Amino acid sequence: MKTYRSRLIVAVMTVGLIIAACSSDGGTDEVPDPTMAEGMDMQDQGTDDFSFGSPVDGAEADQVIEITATDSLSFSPESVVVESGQIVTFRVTNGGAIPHDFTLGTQEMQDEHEAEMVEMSGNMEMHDEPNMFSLEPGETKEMTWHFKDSGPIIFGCHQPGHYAAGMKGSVVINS
Ligand SMILES: [Cu+2]
Repeated sequence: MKTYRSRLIVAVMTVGLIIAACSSDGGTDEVPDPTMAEGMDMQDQGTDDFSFGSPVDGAEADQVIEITATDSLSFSPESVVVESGQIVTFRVTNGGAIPHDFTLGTQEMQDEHEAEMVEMSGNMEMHDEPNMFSLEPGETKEMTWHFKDSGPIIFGCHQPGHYAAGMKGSVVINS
Protein backbone atom coordinates (compact mmCIF):
# COMPACT_ATOMS: atom_id res chain seq x y z
CA MET A 1 0.00 0.00 0.00
CA LYS A 2 2.79 2.39 0.91
CA THR A 3 4.63 1.62 -2.30
CA TYR A 4 1.52 2.31 -4.33
CA ARG A 5 0.99 5.66 -2.66
CA SER A 6 4.52 6.83 -3.18
CA ARG A 7 4.29 5.81 -6.83
CA LEU A 8 1.12 7.82 -7.16
CA ILE A 9 2.86 10.84 -5.65
CA VAL A 10 5.73 10.50 -8.09
CA ALA A 11 3.25 10.27 -10.98
CA VAL A 12 1.40 13.38 -9.82
CA MET A 13 4.67 15.25 -9.45
CA THR A 14 5.72 14.20 -12.93
CA VAL A 15 2.48 15.52 -14.43
CA GLY A 16 3.02 18.72 -12.49
CA LEU A 17 6.50 19.10 -13.94
CA ILE A 18 5.24 18.52 -17.46
CA ILE A 19 2.49 21.10 -17.03
CA ALA A 20 4.99 23.55 -15.59
CA ALA A 21 7.36 22.93 -18.51
CA CYS A 22 4.61 23.32 -21.12
CA SER A 23 3.13 26.48 -19.66
CA SER A 24 6.44 28.24 -19.11
CA ASP A 25 6.50 29.49 -22.72
CA GLY A 26 3.44 31.70 -22.62
CA GLY A 27 3.43 32.48 -18.91
CA THR A 28 3.20 36.15 -18.03
CA ASP A 29 3.78 35.85 -14.30
CA GLU A 30 7.00 33.94 -14.81
CA VAL A 31 9.91 34.99 -12.63
CA PRO A 32 13.21 34.44 -14.42
CA ASP A 33 15.45 31.99 -12.65
CA PRO A 34 19.02 33.33 -12.74
CA THR A 35 20.50 29.82 -12.61
CA MET A 36 18.39 28.77 -15.58
CA ALA A 37 19.30 31.94 -17.51
CA GLU A 38 22.99 31.15 -17.14
CA GLY A 39 22.44 27.67 -18.48
CA MET A 40 20.44 28.95 -21.44
CA ASP A 41 23.13 31.53 -22.20
CA MET A 42 25.66 28.80 -22.49
CA GLN A 43 23.65 27.03 -25.18
CA ASP A 44 21.98 29.93 -26.91
CA GLN A 45 24.86 32.25 -27.60
CA GLY A 46 25.12 30.73 -31.07
CA THR A 47 28.89 30.74 -31.36
CA ASP A 48 29.36 27.40 -29.60
CA ASP A 49 32.31 28.91 -27.77
CA PHE A 50 33.17 27.24 -24.51
CA SER A 51 35.97 28.16 -22.10
CA PHE A 52 37.90 25.08 -23.20
CA GLY A 53 37.39 25.34 -26.97
CA SER A 54 34.70 24.76 -29.58
CA PRO A 55 33.06 21.87 -31.42
CA VAL A 56 34.24 21.34 -35.00
CA ASP A 57 33.73 18.95 -37.90
CA GLY A 58 35.02 15.41 -37.32
CA ALA A 59 37.01 15.37 -40.58
CA GLU A 60 39.45 17.88 -39.08
CA ALA A 61 40.53 15.66 -36.20
CA ASP A 62 44.24 15.27 -35.34
CA GLN A 63 43.51 12.44 -32.97
CA VAL A 64 40.73 10.00 -32.15
CA ILE A 65 40.23 8.94 -28.54
CA GLU A 66 38.03 5.92 -27.95
CA ILE A 67 36.02 5.84 -24.74
CA THR A 68 33.66 3.14 -23.52
CA ALA A 69 30.77 3.72 -21.15
CA THR A 70 30.06 0.71 -18.95
CA ASP A 71 27.24 -0.52 -16.74
CA SER A 72 29.63 -0.54 -13.78
CA LEU A 73 29.01 3.24 -14.01
CA SER A 74 32.43 4.21 -15.23
CA PHE A 75 34.17 5.33 -18.39
CA SER A 76 37.21 3.60 -19.76
CA PRO A 77 39.69 5.25 -19.84
CA GLU A 78 38.88 7.56 -16.95
CA SER A 79 41.47 10.15 -17.88
CA VAL A 80 42.75 11.46 -21.21
CA VAL A 81 45.36 14.06 -22.12
CA VAL A 82 45.07 16.43 -25.10
CA GLU A 83 47.14 19.40 -26.29
CA SER A 84 45.88 22.95 -26.47
CA GLY A 85 45.19 23.72 -30.15
CA GLN A 86 44.60 20.08 -30.95
CA ILE A 87 41.44 18.82 -32.64
CA VAL A 88 40.27 15.64 -30.95
CA THR A 89 37.44 13.29 -31.79
CA PHE A 90 35.92 11.38 -28.89
CA ARG A 91 34.46 8.14 -30.21
CA VAL A 92 32.24 6.97 -27.38
CA THR A 93 30.64 3.54 -27.28
CA ASN A 94 28.00 2.37 -24.86
CA GLY A 95 29.36 -1.05 -23.96
CA GLY A 96 26.54 -1.73 -21.54
CA ALA A 97 22.94 -2.86 -21.61
CA ILE A 98 21.42 0.37 -20.23
CA PRO A 99 21.45 3.92 -21.67
CA HIS A 100 24.37 6.21 -20.88
CA ASP A 101 25.33 9.67 -22.01
CA PHE A 102 28.46 11.70 -22.56
CA THR A 103 28.68 15.34 -21.53
CA LEU A 104 31.85 17.36 -21.92
CA GLY A 105 32.27 20.45 -19.76
CA THR A 106 33.73 22.27 -16.82
CA GLN A 107 33.03 21.12 -13.28
CA GLU A 108 30.48 23.93 -13.02
CA MET A 109 28.67 22.83 -16.18
CA GLN A 110 28.58 19.23 -14.97
CA ASP A 111 27.19 20.28 -11.59
CA GLU A 112 24.50 22.44 -13.22
CA HIS A 113 23.47 19.72 -15.65
CA GLU A 114 23.38 17.12 -12.88
CA ALA A 115 21.16 19.40 -10.77
CA GLU A 116 18.77 19.82 -13.73
CA MET A 117 18.61 16.08 -14.29
CA VAL A 118 17.97 15.37 -10.61
CA GLU A 119 15.24 18.02 -10.58
CA MET A 120 13.56 16.33 -13.56
CA SER A 121 13.97 12.90 -11.88
CA GLY A 122 15.29 11.56 -15.15
CA ASN A 123 12.06 12.38 -17.02
CA MET A 124 13.69 14.99 -19.21
CA GLU A 125 14.02 13.97 -22.83
CA MET A 126 17.69 14.60 -23.55
CA HIS A 127 18.55 15.79 -27.02
CA ASP A 128 22.08 15.92 -28.30
CA GLU A 129 24.00 19.17 -27.96
CA PRO A 130 27.43 20.16 -29.29
CA ASN A 131 28.93 19.04 -25.99
CA MET A 132 26.61 16.17 -25.07
CA PHE A 133 24.93 13.12 -26.51
CA SER A 134 23.06 10.11 -25.22
CA LEU A 135 23.86 6.54 -26.16
CA GLU A 136 21.57 3.56 -26.39
CA PRO A 137 23.13 0.17 -25.50
CA GLY A 138 25.71 -0.75 -28.14
CA GLU A 139 25.57 2.66 -29.81
CA THR A 140 28.67 4.64 -30.81
CA LYS A 141 28.72 8.41 -31.38
CA GLU A 142 31.47 10.91 -32.06
CA MET A 143 32.14 14.41 -30.83
CA THR A 144 35.01 16.50 -32.17
CA TRP A 145 36.47 19.35 -30.22
CA HIS A 146 39.10 22.02 -30.94
CA PHE A 147 40.71 22.49 -27.56
CA LYS A 148 42.15 25.70 -26.27
CA ASP A 149 44.25 26.40 -23.22
CA SER A 150 42.18 25.65 -20.14
CA GLY A 151 42.23 23.83 -16.87
CA PRO A 152 41.16 20.21 -16.75
CA ILE A 153 37.60 19.51 -17.83
CA ILE A 154 35.30 16.59 -17.23
CA PHE A 155 33.22 14.12 -19.19
CA GLY A 156 30.29 12.70 -17.28
CA CYS A 157 27.17 10.58 -17.63
CA HIS A 158 23.99 12.14 -16.24
CA GLN A 159 21.61 9.21 -16.46
CA PRO A 160 19.84 9.03 -13.07
CA GLY A 161 22.37 8.24 -10.34
CA HIS A 162 25.31 7.63 -12.66
CA TYR A 163 27.24 10.86 -12.13
CA ALA A 164 26.75 10.66 -8.37
CA ALA A 165 28.08 7.10 -8.49
CA GLY A 166 31.26 8.40 -10.10
CA MET A 167 30.54 7.94 -13.80
CA LYS A 168 32.93 10.63 -14.95
CA GLY A 169 36.43 11.14 -16.27
CA SER A 170 38.88 13.98 -16.84
CA VAL A 171 40.39 15.65 -19.88
CA VAL A 172 43.71 17.32 -19.10
CA ILE A 173 44.54 20.07 -21.61
CA ASN A 174 48.29 20.63 -21.90
CA SER A 175 49.37 24.11 -22.93
CU1 LIG B 1 25.82 6.20 -17.35
